Amino acid sequence: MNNHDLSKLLSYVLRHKPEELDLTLDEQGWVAVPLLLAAIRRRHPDVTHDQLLEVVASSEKQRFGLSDDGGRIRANQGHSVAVDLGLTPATPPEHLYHGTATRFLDSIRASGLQRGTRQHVHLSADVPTAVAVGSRHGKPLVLTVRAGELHQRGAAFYLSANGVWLTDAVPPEFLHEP
Ligand code: HQG
Repeated sequence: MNNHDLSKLLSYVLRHKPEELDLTLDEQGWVAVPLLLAAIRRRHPDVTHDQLLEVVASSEKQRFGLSDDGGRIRANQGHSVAVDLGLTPATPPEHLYHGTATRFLDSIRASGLQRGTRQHVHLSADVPTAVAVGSRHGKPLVLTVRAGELHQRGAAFYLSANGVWLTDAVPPEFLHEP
């Protein structure tokens, strides 16, 4: 299995479907590295400990993190399973960006940004990142979010370990189209 496919598998298992590999995540989303490796190797015997650590270290978006003692691994964000990442509330910059696809615009105009199956709405700190996020869904469209004001009105914001801003929802009146 190549690094790209291993990264995809880790995202799937650590964010959405641990039971796919008969794994359970703890309340903070962690799983012990030896358990994870053994579970992966039952399906993909060519995957090694070194390759697993390499994928964790080299993921360009730092999707995964190791515990301080190196014994456990988790996804840094993007979960649909209920986990408490222990994120500290943070003050966002005045503007953040949300990359989406043009086909979602009518619905977003009506109901704002909704978290859908994920635990949070994901926001980017810069436009190029938002374009990349939106392109995953179709013709990209970048909405500007008045994050500073939304935060002042009481909405909690969190900054994940890999630089993604997270919040519960963004009402339509805090969004600007290009
Ligand atoms: C859209 C990737 C209709 C929303 C990225 C998005 C990110 C609505 C889609 C992370 C809506 C959900 C998350 C509404 C929101 N009506 N559509 N009211 N509100 N949407 O994949 O933000 O590569 O769950 O605009 O980098 O695209 O996985 O969220 O288009 O950080 O590490 O519903 O996933 O990271 O799609 O991406 P997603 P997302 P990884």
